[in-house]
Amino acid sequence: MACEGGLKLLGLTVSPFVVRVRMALHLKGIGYEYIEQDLFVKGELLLVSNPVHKKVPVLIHDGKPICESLAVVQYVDEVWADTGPSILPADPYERADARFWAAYADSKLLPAWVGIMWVATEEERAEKVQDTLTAIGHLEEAFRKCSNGKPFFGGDSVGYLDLVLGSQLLWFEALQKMFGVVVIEESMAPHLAAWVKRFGETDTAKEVVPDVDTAVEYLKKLQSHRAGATVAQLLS
Ligand SMILES: N[C@@H](CCC(=O)N[C@@H](CS)C(=O)NCC(=O)O)C(=O)O
Repeated sequence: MACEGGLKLLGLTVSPFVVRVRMALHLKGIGYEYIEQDLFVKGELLLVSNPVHKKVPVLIHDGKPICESLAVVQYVDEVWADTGPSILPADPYERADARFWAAYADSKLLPAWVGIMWVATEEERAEKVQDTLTAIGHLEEAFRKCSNGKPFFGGDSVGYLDLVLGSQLLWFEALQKMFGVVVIEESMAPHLAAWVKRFGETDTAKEVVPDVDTAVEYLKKLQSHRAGATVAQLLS
């Protein structure tokens, strides 16, 4: 693996946004210094590197921060265009389409499944499950169109949308484990269900994606932190 001097990634192991950046760097074979962040007590480097959102991931290349995971993955693809496989499609129409679906996966699918974890009632949870499944239905169609009969969204190999959706799979497993919700069900999304298995078997997924229990533990920590914050607000 080519090790880039001056390349740092501020991250959180279980964050889907961080996972996709790490997968992009792994695909390209780029080495970097990984710096795990404590998001309960944010460090100075994160605050100065992403003063607007104060979120991870932040890639710092030769001292310059790049924020927002989709922008970071595209940056990695462009800067290391001659290293490793291309992540975004070469064809402008296919690139635009991949960007459209990536934005959809982050703006519609992701908030729906995150909602499953945080709603207060079972009725609200059922609504969020429905929203999640509706988004998965659209992505099943997107897979059929983008993959064109090939194994991945990116065709013969993992591409941009594979990373964007693939980075969320860890949390689908966690949802099943914690709430019994099956996000990608074979009878409803057969192409995606087969893709999930293929994606999980790639070196990139094996190397980067943490164990589901790490996500479950993190969610429990977040839940108790939020409960504590609520009590603290009530007491103040
Ligand atoms: N749209 C951003 C989302 C990043 C994001 O939400 N990161 C979370 C971790 S999963 C974070 O840093 N949260 C800290 C906070 O909200 O204060 C991206 O794609 O990079």
